[in-house]
Amino acid sequence: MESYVHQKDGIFKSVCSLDCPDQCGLLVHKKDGKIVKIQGDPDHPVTQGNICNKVRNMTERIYDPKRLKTPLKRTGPKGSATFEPVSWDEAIETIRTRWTELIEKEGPESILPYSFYGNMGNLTAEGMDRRFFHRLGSSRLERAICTPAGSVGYQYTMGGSIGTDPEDTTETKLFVFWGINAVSTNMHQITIAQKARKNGAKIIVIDVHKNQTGRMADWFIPILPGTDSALALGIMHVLFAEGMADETFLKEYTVGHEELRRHVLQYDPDTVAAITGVPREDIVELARLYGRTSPSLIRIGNGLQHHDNGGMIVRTIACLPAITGQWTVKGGGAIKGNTAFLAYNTKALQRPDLLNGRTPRVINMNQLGKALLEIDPPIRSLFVYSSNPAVVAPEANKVRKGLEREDLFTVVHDLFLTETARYADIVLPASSAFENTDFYTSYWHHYTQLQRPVIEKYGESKSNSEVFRLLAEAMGFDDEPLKDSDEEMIRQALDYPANPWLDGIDFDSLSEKHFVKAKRKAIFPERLPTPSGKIELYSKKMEQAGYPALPTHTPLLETGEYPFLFVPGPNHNFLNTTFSNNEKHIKLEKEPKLHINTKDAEEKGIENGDSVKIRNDRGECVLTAAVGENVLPGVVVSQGLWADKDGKNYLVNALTPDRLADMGGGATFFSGRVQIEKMD
Ligand SMILES: Nc1nc2c(c(=O)[nH]1)N[C@H]1C(S)=C(S)[C@@H](COP(=O)(O)OP(=O)(O)OC[C@H]3O[C@@H](n4cnc5c(=O)[nH]c(N)nc54)[C@H](O)[C@@H]3O)O[C@H]1N2
Ligand SMILES: Nc1nc2c(c(=O)[nH]1)N[C@H]1C(S)=C(S)[C@@H](COP(=O)(O)OP(=O)(O)OC[C@H]3O[C@@H](n4cnc5c(=O)[nH]c(N)nc54)[C@H](O)[C@@H]3O)O[C@H]1N2
Ligand code: SF4
Ligand SMILES: [Mo]
Repeated sequence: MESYVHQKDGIFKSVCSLDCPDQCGLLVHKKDGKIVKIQGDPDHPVTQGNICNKVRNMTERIYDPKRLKTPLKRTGPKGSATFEPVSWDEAIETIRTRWTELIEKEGPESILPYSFYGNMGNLTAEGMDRRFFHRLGSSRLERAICTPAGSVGYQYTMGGSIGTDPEDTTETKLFVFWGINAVSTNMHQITIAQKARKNGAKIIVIDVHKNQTGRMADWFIPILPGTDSALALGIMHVLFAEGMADETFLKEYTVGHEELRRHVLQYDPDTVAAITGVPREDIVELARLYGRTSPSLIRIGNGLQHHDNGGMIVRTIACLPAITGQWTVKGGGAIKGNTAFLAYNTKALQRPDLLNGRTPRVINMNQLGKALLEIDPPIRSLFVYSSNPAVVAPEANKVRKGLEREDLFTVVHDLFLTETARYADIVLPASSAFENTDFYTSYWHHYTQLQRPVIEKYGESKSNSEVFRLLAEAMGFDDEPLKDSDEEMIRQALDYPANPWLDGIDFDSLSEKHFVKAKRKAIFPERLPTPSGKIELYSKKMEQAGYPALPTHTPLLETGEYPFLFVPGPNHNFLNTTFSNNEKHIKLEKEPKLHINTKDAEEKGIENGDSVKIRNDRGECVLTAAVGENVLPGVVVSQGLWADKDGKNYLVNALTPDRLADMGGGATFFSGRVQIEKMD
């Protein structure tokens, strides 16, 4: 396959590999064989030449002298980051020996792979790795740290990850950004909304924190954490009561609208105001604005689903566009995710047949600490790639205690010596996305994109595909799928007649055009992939699974002695922990802050700029107070997953619960309670 590696100078098309809905098309500028500049591809219909600051400053990360060049072997105590360089042969042979022993003594389920989307490339994130671990028969990981609660909730209503085409939202007249900090996390949806605003569109933001996104809204609506389903039900109450429902659409394309109409009578504006903290007049005004503006779009964010009741919240909000019939209006509807349009042949890519009939145990990644410390039979070896669980996973103190286990054989494959890698026995250097072949499918826009290697591999680094091919060979697995090339895997994955939207997207069309759009048709009058084929306002499937069949407000679970709800979200200049070690990005972000309401701060004697200890039974961390009206009383908010730094304790996940959300085994990062106090 054509690669740009040997062209020393020029401008080359590429893709942003980060876990971001925008999945930008990039232009990579090379001089003397090195990347000198990264810009947005002006030809990419969604990127339109604009990218975020994070990736404009990516070059430094690619050539960061801290990048891993060779495999490393531990020489000191776990966590002390004392290593010596070793050859790939020695590293792979060490893994082979340990694993062969373990498999003989305790079986392959004593080995646990742990990974996420540090690189969204489908081969990197769920390709040869899955084939290898299926063949090995290791424990399986439920990759539930990000979206599953909301995805399952949305599916109950809509049947799949099916939303509005973002490119159609240029025509939208009302944008509701609901639990999403889109200025930081979905900037091209903001660009479109800002353009639409020039044609009279309004922007509403519903959030627990008046952050970058709240500040640019026409109307910012603060809400108490975990109460959004009540607000959505209150809006439905007013829509039905004031005759703003689209009866024709409801009859044609939904089930359960009569039941829902009766059910929401109980969610009158006064009741909802008491639950949500949103004043009754605002609830009524919001419902009227929503009911009378068309096209209207709800951008459903990930902040909503990181709660005990996150699935139900998203399930409930997803009912709103059906009530106003917005799904048949161009630019109307909702976007939670859009993966269904670009669904490819995961079976062909991941080859679950290599399990050979075995069904190894499944471990939820949100409970890594528990898994390392408590489960029986124990995990004896952990293989971490494309993720940094020592910082990103909940109950971080438990996770780190698990990683400290002397008998745990840990391998980490990453570009950097992350907080997790510091605990490893063997560290393997990973190549960056610009050094690999891969294909990308956005979870927001409708383009599939091809990545070809732009530069030489850094040092001795290897891609995920290469590492798992090597391991397969070392383990003596001679199954053909473990030898497929990257190009072969892409061809297999895109051969998927079951998804008609993917028609015309294959390796050859991507090679020629770099990005190709899904062949999307109108959602209706087609059948939805729900059991009834319609939007399920009433869901028998939910009833069978033990949930209320109608959208319902369910409260958060943690109560008791800790007075504040703690919402530790991501920040603007990092991407999860990626960039949290880059000087430029840290400088822009300054320091980790804790947003506190003025009233609470006064009661606690805390002033702006004070160091504040945040604690609960799970752990503690110390952040800098930002006092004001950006959060409601009783709520404290931080931004960013900060790196371990010179004795500073910024580890917000020391406080977050490892309870699972109501649906999909999702995380509950934002449903924990804490106490705060001024440090001396
Ligand atoms: N710059 C940047 N971009 C990113 C990331 C990053 O770290 N940095 N991470 C990427 C990833 S992996 C993801 S999943 C997405 C996440 O990006 P988003 O979808 O924006 O999700 P979050 O930032 O987790 O939360 C969004 C908002 O929800 C609010 N929130 C929390 N609880 C509630 C609630 O109960 N009700 C309401 N209404 N609001 C609530 C938070 O205050 C926050 O402003 O962004 C991706 N893009
Ligand atoms: N408190 C709190 N915790 C959270 C969240 C939150 O909002 N609040 N958000 C959660 C969410 S939504 C998510 S998605 C997770 C994200 O958690 P992670 O997926 O762990 O994300 P990152 O911290 O960016 O770590 C990705 C790692 O992959 C490495 N990497 C990049 N490319 C490659 C590659 O090609 N190969 C290999 N082997 N490694 C590579 C990077 O260098 C980086 O160290 O965090 C979760 N944790
Ligand atoms: S992080 Fe998101 S906005 Fe930034 S370049 Fe990548 S895809 Fe685009
Ligand atoms: Mo995420």
